[in-house]
Amino acid sequence: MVREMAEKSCGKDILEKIKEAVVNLDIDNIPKLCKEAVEAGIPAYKVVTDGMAKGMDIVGQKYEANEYFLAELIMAGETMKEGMKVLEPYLKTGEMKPIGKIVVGTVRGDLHDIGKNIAATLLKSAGFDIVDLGVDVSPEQFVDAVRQNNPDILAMSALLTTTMVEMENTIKALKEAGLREKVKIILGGAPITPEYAKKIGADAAAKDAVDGVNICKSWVSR
Ligand code: B12
Repeated sequence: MVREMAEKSCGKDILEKIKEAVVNLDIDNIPKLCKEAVEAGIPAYKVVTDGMAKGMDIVGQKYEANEYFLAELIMAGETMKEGMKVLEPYLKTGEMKPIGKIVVGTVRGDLHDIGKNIAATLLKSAGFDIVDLGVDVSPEQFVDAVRQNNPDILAMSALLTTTMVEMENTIKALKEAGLREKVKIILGGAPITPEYAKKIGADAAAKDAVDGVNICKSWVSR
């Protein structure tokens, strides 16, 4: 009991340290802290969602308050990527048979990939086979990838209000290619709402990566 409580409080401390490391752009220490967290028994996905992603939220707030600028945003992204390198092996599914296949990418004109990468990593650890097309993916590239990979789900990310329209363009291109009915479509990213998803003919909008995993799992378990 005492040990359990000690572990819990240690877990909380280390997640707090990881959050602060992202906020302080501490790229040198983040790998060590992430390793410490998983070795203390904290599930790797929690290190992502309750540690690094929380830090990234604060970085975003600082950017909006003009305390941080583009250079800091890039640095925060790099810090998070270094942490992910340590965590990814713990998120792998091993030899399990995949529960479904997902093509994922950030839409054309958009270079934001931190949230997309978190979603892809969590989906992979939930047992999905992931084909990640990266960032700045055109409707034609999405269509080609759906044709070639025959996925169960297409997952798109957009962080800019100016690039959201590419999700609609991609869905139109899929319809034109006769592929729309072959895949479920999920959207993610801060500006995306369920209303928008419905309006453009997608099947769902995820409010965060964990919500996205739950939605995708519900689709393949039917
Ligand atoms: C980091 C960052 C950058 C980095 C991106 C680095 C990278 N590798 O991704 C850099 C510096 C490159 C950048 C550039 C720009 N950015 Co920027 N950026 C941000 C910032 C601070 C954080 C975004 C982020 O990573 N958040 C953390 C992640 C974890 O959250 P998330 O992306 O929302 O993802 C979560 C969910 O949405 C979901 N999710 C996301 N995608 C998906 C996909 C699926 C399938 C699922 C299921 C779930 C899911 O899961 C995640 C975890 O739960 C935001 C501000 C903010 N508060 O969000 C601005 C922000 C998005 N950027 C903004 C702007 C304006 C720009 C620039 C135009 C700036 C400029 N003047 O050049 C450029 C555009 C470049 C381009 N063409 O894309 C604006 C967008 C405004 C708007 N409404 O359109 C924001 C909101 C800042 C602001 N308030 O002005 N940016």
